[in-house]
Amino acid sequence: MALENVKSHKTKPLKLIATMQMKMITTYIGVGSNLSDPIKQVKLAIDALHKVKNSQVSAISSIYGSKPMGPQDQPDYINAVVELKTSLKPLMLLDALQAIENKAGRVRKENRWGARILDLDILLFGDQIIENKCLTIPHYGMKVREFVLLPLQEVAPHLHLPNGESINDLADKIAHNNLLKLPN
Ligand code: ROI
Repeated sequence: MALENVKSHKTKPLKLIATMQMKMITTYIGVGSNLSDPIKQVKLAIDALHKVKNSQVSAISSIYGSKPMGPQDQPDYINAVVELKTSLKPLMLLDALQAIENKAGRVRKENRWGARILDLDILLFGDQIIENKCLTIPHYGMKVREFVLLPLQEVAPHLHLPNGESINDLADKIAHNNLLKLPN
């Protein structure tokens, strides 16, 4: 190994070296909560995303407040989007996200559109299109959700979906009326 490489390894944390040596895919994770101090839940979830194995958080959007989409008899939501580079396979990443949701105390109920302590959705997984009984990627609702598109545009303004649509076009088309960027 060349001397300069040895030197540079000395200055980098081990996790960073390990992830640099694997093929990393850029993914985007939607984070949402409307129960049990949602701002705290979203911040704890972002902390937990930093600890996902074989992965590296590379960008975090602002935190946003939003009115519920769907049934209105539930508290307002807190939303954010995280860019995560990972060498995990999609289902392994899904497992890691569900473990974070479960640790936060999420109970899965019949009511899919009801209040939740923590929701972590894989919005995009590189340019892959995935459809199986566990995963639909791109996320089925992302193109019509202001609370997904605007934080996603903030972290990845040059992004294109696998079908070529640009995040800027999608964000321009959506009605802007329901999202409040919270101060840091
Ligand atoms: N509404 C908002 N504003 N934010 C969410 O994260 C969210 N998540 C959901 C449903 C119930 C669709 N509504 C939401 O799952």
